[in-house]
Amino acid sequence: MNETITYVTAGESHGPAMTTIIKGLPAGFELNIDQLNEQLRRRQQGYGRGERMKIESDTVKVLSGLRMRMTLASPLTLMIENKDHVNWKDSMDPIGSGSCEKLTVPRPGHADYAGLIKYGFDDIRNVLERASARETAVRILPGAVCRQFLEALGIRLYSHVIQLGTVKIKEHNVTEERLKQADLSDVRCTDEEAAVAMRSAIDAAKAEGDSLGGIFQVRVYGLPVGLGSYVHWDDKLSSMIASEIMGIQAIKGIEFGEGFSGADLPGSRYHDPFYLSGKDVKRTSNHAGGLEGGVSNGEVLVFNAVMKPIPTLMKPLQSFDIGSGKEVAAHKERTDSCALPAAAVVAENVTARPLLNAILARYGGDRWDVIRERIAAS
Ligand code: EPS
Repeated sequence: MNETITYVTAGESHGPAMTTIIKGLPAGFELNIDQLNEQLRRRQQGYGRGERMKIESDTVKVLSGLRMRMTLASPLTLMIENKDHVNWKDSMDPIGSGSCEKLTVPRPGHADYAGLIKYGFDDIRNVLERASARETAVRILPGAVCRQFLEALGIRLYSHVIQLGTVKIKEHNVTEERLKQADLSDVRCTDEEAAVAMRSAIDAAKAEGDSLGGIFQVRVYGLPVGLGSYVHWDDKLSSMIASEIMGIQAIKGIEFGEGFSGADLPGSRYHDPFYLSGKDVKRTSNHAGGLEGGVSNGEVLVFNAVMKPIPTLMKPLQSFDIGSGKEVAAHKERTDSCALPAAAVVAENVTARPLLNAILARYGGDRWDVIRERIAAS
């Protein structure tokens, strides 16, 4: 049966573990577990991370769906232990009856308030444990699995930070060679001058008890023409990718290609003219970001996403206590001052699933060997 790859994640930030179940993977693909762990390691990097990252060393455990590393087409269950759980045994025991002090002052910008009202909770911890971006530790995995299929087809995904706080890099259109350098930078920035300023901005924010967000860019090379569809709104590659990216904690917007700055340009300067180089169809620019009609057009897929500053502040904003009804400062706890580089790595990986789904929709097949043959013959 030709399935769509879907997944669910489970787990609370300080609970025993984070888990994902991935459904619909083609059979017969040899998964590289070291590469999954490498994606987990990359996500844990980044200047501005808090104390939690010194506690965790995320490593994947496979519970189902593989035999001798080969996908069986059955649900793939992957798990990461939360090492920090031992420090939260009383308050985060899933079946115990331990008691702990309730958190009753919502942080502006976090899911605290809306979550309390939505579910009728009287303890913010019931909300924040799941709203936490710790969930991305496991959300990255379905993407990291799909990415391996894409890489076997020659498709390469990268991310880099193009703005952190008010510090911007000069040139967004960096080469693939330069994108490989982003992993060497703790702010995922390929412009060293900007990287120095980004680190200083994080230091200054931290010293002020503040936090910073920014913008990262994802670029995907090697996509064939024709992935996604202009026929149905929800089959557009842009819709499918936007849904994944907007699902990452703290992401407030996504733009493809020229994006919002495209509003400044007339059509004659925005659209990307064709030219022919022998039999090859080429373009003089890529303002569309590799998508026309929501369909891949053979150019590099490019999108940017903005992450808001982290809402937990060591110098908290005004809030109120849901118990006393009095205005007080929001609660504060251990936090990151900036997690933008990590969010970029998450985005780069989660982009792989809609891309692989579009490939499966185009070439069909529930067996990897058959899918590969069909692609090679196309
Ligand atoms: C997060 C708060 C911090 C981050 C966490 C996301 O965790 P803690 O409350 O335990 O200090 O470190 O991110 C991760 C644990 C992670 O793996 O990325 C939040 O509130 O969103």
